[in-house]
Amino acid sequence: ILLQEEIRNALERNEFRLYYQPKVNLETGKIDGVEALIRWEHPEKGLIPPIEFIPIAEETGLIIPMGEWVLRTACFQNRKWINAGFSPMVMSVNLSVRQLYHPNLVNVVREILKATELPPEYLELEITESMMMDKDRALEAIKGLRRLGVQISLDDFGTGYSSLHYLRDFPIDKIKIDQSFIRNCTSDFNNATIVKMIISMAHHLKIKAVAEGIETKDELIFLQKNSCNHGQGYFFSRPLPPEELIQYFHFIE
Ligand code: G
Ligand code: G
Ligand code: MN
Ligand code: NA
Repeated sequence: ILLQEEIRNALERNEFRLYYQPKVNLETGKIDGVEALIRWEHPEKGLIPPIEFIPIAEETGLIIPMGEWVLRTACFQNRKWINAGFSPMVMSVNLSVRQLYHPNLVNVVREILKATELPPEYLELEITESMMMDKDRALEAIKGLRRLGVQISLDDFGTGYSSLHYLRDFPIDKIKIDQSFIRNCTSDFNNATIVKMIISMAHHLKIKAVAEGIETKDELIFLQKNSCNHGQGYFFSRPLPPEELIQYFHFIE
């Protein structure tokens, strides 16, 4: 069992790593963003995926220092890439519900943007519908983040509850269509219909549509045909450590 103490020690010992998965602009075909995804490089157990420790970190409150480490590391990485001469990319970071409701979140993000000299539009925060159950608190946090100039993306769209009233009432920049809808969207009539409907709705609301979990060329062609703005998935690349991703930038540019 992974205990609270182990996670705390891992934070102190710097055993967490960020992997990055590219996001492709489907109009230009170029990488214009990456999503940061945390992994635990355990000295004995090897690479541990986030589903095995994020829920514990969330329950125990350790997600607050962990989440701050993720934000800081991701923003510093983005600054390093800009300094290395790559065309600037949007860095996406997943927030957890406890982070979103933490009264100091906006201050922490502001301080990190300042320390990394990262223009706020190059940071995007991914939240899910299930995190917005306490509507007033979620709205306050999201408005505070938008005032800083960072972008907000609605992750796993379509899998939560009452998506439409969140879209109506929350200032959202992007919708990420959940990968369960992208899967077989070329052969499954229901998925195809739902994906087209979400893209169309997003555009009418002046929101960008992002497809996650693209695994085949056919899925990519379908999404391009239906004017989806951005795409992410194993077809382009799995999440990679930064030193491997850099080669990929060279390859794509
Ligand atoms: O990385 P994977 O590819 O296994 O991600 C699994 C889940 O863990 C996803 O739901 C993802 O949003 C979540 N996750 C990955 N990294 C982070 C992180 O830094 N913070 C939070 N809160 N969730 C993360
Ligand atoms: O919940 P969230 O969207 O933040 O997490 C994305 C998750 O999906 C991560 O675990 C990531 O590794 C995974 N992922 C990214 N691209 C693909 C893909 O093309 N196929 C599958 N099966 N998973 C993917
Ligand atoms: Mn995400
Ligand atoms: Na998702």
